[in-house]
Amino acid sequence: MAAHRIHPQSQVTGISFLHHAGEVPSDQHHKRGHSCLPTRKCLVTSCVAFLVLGAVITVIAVGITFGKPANRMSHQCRAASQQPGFLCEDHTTCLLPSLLCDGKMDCGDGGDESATYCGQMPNSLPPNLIFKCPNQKTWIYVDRVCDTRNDCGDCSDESVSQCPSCSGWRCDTVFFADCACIPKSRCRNGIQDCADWSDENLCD
Ligand SMILES: [Ca+2]
Ligand SMILES: [Ca+2]
Repeated sequence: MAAHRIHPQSQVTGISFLHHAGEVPSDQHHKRGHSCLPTRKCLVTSCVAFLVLGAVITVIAVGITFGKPANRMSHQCRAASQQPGFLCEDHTTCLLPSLLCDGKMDCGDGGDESATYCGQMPNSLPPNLIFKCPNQKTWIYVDRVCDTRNDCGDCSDESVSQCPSCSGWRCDTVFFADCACIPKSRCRNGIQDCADWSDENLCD
């Protein structure tokens, strides 16, 4: 019987403990309440605050990563082929555009591989050094235009309107990498490059 005895005093003590611990009934808690109850207005305010904070952090991160915007147009020059080139900081070395951001330092200070130019290609590259393929899905360096190779994928960088003169032999080619003009070095080399075999029969 002793094991089932209830001690009224312990029940009273338990209630007393809750009050001493500072806990209050839920209705009182809400009356004292926090300044921002979980209402829709409070939620929207919190979301806006987080968005603003996120935007500020992004701007700071971009600023740290890319630093002061470079005057990209001040690095213009003419390469040996008279094509537009990239002028290194030494103001002497003029690189072909395709040497920019190719993973190899060609300028003495590595400026051609810096995040300033390679951070967000193609937008971070000097605009005069890139050719946007008409399909707008890809781009190439301007020294890849009219080099007889199909760099855009649809030969738009080698079209007759883009490249009216052919330094090699003009024909309908058989390989995807070629367009309508092949280098003279591939004439009479024992390999068919033109659909009509003219590279092996007519070209000199
Ligand atoms: Ca390079
Ligand atoms: Ca090309």
